[in-house]
Amino acid sequence: MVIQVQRVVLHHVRVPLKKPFITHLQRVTERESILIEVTDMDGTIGVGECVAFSSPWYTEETVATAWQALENWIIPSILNKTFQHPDEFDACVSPIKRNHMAKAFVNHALWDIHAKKLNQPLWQVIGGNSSSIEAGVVVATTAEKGMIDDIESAVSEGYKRVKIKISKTSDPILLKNIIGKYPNTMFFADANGDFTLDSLQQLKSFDDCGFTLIEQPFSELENNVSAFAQKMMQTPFALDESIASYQDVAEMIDRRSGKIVVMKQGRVGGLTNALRIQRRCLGESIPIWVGGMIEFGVSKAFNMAFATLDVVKFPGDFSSSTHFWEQDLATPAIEVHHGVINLSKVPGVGVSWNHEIIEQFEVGKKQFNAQKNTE
Ligand code: OSB
Ligand code: MG
Repeated sequence: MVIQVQRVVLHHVRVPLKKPFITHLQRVTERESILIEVTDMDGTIGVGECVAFSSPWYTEETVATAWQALENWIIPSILNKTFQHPDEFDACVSPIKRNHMAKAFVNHALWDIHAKKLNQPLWQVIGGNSSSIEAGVVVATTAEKGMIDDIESAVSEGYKRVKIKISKTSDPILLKNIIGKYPNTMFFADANGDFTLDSLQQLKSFDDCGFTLIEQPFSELENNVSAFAQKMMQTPFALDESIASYQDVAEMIDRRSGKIVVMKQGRVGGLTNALRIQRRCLGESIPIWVGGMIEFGVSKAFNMAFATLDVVKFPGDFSSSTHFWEQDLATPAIEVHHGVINLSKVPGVGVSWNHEIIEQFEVGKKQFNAQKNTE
């Protein structure tokens, strides 16, 4: 099945969140993003969504750096190119160092086209074997009262897993009491790298709170400290920011700096790399779960396809579209029923961009066309 890239359209959007997403690193009130549509020779359209943020608070990439990489290097290297398979995209952009998030959503658009041409849902194409996944929600607020209210409503909405953002100043006794009230709910803690060797004792005080796992306790620059701390703690660490590549996963396994991988396809450069990581983790019995990036339905749909794989052992950051947005830019919107999300059975990733809504939030747009052979 051949893909020949004929046209690429980028939409630059800014969409307000229903309520601020607060961590010790950043207060996010608006989601700026780049949406992509890649059109093949035969008119098949593939979609993607860039997960870089407005500023480099989570990783080094931003919307601006992604736009520049796309315009100058990534898009020119795929226009008019013929791909037998989306995996070939990676070799095509290998002269461009890193820029994982800028590459990832172009890789996604090619996977969407590929699955459409195979006439199969993406989750089936990549070997997933379930048409539904378990939902999970993230509580990201600093105020104690707000956190308790958000957890209460998440549980009443049916979420089976709640992830709480923590920092070295969080109160472990308060968290232990809250978790104890919900014996049927799984709780994750995400520290976004706030702990250091100096605050190891604080981290250890979270060990008997009842968290299933602690996500990224230390900075991605301190994987050695993470390995040291993991030996002293029962609660498994799940690494997020530390995993930017297949090699980072290999290093996590070798050094035992964590026991679980948080998959974010944008952070590792796309679905092709995510699947390579998946094969390694399956071979080493390392569980994966799928993280979120405050996304619209297109990026979430790629995440959901990945979440149907056997290697994924925990519910991911999958909340309904209405959790972050008044209206999702993708259609159909994500709906959670009794803590479960049913995946689309249509060919491809299963969602498309809603142009009517995108127009309301668009702040820029650019179209790139392949050179025509005019003779
Ligand atoms: O650390 O997992 C993170 C959102 C933005 C940036 C980093 C993270 C997050 C989340 C997931 O916690 C939010 C979601 O999309 O559900
Ligand atoms: Mg995280």
